[in-house]
Amino acid sequence: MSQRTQAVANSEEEPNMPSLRSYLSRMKNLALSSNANSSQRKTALVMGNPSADLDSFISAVVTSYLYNLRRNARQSGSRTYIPVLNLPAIRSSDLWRLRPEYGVAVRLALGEPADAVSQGEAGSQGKTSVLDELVTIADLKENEESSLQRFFLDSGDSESRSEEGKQHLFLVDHNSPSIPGLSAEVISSRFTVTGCIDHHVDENYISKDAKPRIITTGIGSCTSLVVKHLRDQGMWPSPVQEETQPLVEISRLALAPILIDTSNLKARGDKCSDIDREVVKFLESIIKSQSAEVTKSSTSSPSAWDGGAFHASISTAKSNSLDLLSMPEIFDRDYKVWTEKTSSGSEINIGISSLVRPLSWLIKHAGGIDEFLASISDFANDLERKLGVFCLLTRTGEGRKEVVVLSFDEAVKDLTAKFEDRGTELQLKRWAEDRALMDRLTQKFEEKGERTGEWKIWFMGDTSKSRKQVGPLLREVVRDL
Ligand SMILES: [Mn+2]
Repeated sequence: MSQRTQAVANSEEEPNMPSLRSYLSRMKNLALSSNANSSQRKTALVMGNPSADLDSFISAVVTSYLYNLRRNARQSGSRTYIPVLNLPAIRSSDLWRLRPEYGVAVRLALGEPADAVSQGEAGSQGKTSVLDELVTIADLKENEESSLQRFFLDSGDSESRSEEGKQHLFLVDHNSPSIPGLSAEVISSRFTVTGCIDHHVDENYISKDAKPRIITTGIGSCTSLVVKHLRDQGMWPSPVQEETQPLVEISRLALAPILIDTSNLKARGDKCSDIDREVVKFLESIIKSQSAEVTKSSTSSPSAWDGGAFHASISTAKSNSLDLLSMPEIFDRDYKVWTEKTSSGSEINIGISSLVRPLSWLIKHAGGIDEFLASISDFANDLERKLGVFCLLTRTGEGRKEVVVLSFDEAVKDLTAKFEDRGTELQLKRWAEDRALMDRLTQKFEEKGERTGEWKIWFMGDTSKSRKQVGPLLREVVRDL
């Protein structure tokens, strides 16, 4: 028996409510073992969207943790839920650098004080060995022993399986399965989606029989819907004394994406709903009750719960998260792609990168305008991507958002003008903030015309809007071209 398989066998004896660290380690051992799926054991993979942001990561971990807890209570028969990060090219060992906010959220969840987490060498805040216990698609792809590997290999079997042969998927934070490198046909031949919790517009992929099938827009964070669902179903445990600690860890973890996505509950419109506010209140009540316990039983000074410091610590890690990355890593960090057919039948790949820094910062980081444009062109024209449309959504320090749309394909000529016409809800305003930069960009774009194609830059007048609105709009415009 291999080490992983042995570890899986031993883990059967572990307590029902494991600590976050031992839970993730147990899940990793299972995912990488040869008996992740067997006649005795059936699994469902809980997976977020390919941007793999904090919301997708933590929705998957929290959902799986509590579904497995119920499974333990029932003992046998039901599936084991394994959280898998939708990252086909990033191994878990690289997450500390590529997703530093994961590391910060995990350290805070484990109880490290926010000020201690924020200190230390720039770029090292996300370092924690717990991230190595996460499972990415890349980890599965390169692990031959894992019985899950075959579902993610880009070559190999694409023939249709029987329903029983398909791997169960529970989608969080998206509602139409999307795994970079695998076509829609391959995905539907290998996976069956049996559950979904999401806060994006319903793409009508998920069967009406899925359990649960929760697709509700207007909610800041998918994690809020996850926590609400678990409570509604009676799956959120009421803490028993000795098991408080793991529940507090999960509660603190769940709080991270909700506070980030709702800007610490200060966001407006669709970005912060009553459900987000109620869930935060609920999670904080669990965290505070434990702080009170600690205060009663210890003589040292109490560590009062400070939601503001908690939010600031993760938010800073996220804002600084591009510092250590190369340009392709920056574009890839929070990236989504769709394929749409124009009315004349051309298939167009549409990529959108969400970036936490403004254009001026990106140009400087790239080393100048020439290098910046070359990096855009290299990324979009890469053979793996072949983008017909590439969109950058940035954020400036003053809370403004820039929208850059580039088209690289004759078939989508006039895209930028039509996007502008249709984009009334975004309140697009021509980007003319830095006249000199605009002129230099224009000149450079023209010089490189044949490689960069059409492009336009705007400010988004309604800053409550995001990729959730820009993505569907771009897709719609391409379909109608
Ligand atoms: Mn989300």
